[in-house]
Amino acid sequence: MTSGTPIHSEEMKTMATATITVKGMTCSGCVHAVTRALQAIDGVQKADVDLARECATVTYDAGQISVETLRQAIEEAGYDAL
Ligand code: 9UX
Repeated sequence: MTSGTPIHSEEMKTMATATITVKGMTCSGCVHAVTRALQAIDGVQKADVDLARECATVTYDAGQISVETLRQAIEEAGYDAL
């Protein structure tokens, strides 16, 4: 263990979390498809997709991408992002 290692504070500076309503998911395969589509985006740190609640909770770098980027990816995967 090294003491005095600098913490990479830049990693957190523009992180944001968005919850997007996702319509059209009917099974766990759909959940997986949406999750994969979101996680494939550069700037997405974490994506949790909930089938029953019809939503995707995404933690992303707001300095890199926007909610619109996330919505587009969901739409491109074949689902409706509200
Ligand atoms: Mo299964 Mo979800 O084909 O589209 S992945 S219903």
